[in-house]
Amino acid sequence: MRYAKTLLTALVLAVPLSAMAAAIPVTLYKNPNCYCCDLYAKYLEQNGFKVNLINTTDMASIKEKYNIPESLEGCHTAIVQGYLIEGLVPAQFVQQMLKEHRPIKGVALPGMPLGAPGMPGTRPKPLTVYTLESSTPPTVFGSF
Ligand SMILES: [Cu+2]
Repeated sequence: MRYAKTLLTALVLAVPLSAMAAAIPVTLYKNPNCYCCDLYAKYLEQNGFKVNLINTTDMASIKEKYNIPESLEGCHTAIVQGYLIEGLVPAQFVQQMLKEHRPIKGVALPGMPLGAPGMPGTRPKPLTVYTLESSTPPTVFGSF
């Protein structure tokens, strides 16, 4: 019965069941005035995540709480399965980090570069995604 109801909901929403089953919860803190974070949240939802958006005008205290190095700050900070996503990190890197259970705090794409998810445009050069570490300096996680 419960399954039937889920199935019905899926049909009504026209969402594939597989996508529903796989949706990974993300909590994303953002400034209400930052539009690229909204686009990024939508992008995450299209890539198997379920985003809980939390608007705050005090992002500085979020960065402080999670110890985000200033050089790696992006416009939003998100938490997924105990990991941090700082900035507009492509979903493939987030999924890779989760799948491989990386011994890191999270991943970061500093700034709001053109061509990152949520920032439509052409990348002038490849963008680098960094690791967030608790004690060692950040390293390169990947680029795109
Ligand atoms: Cu933003």
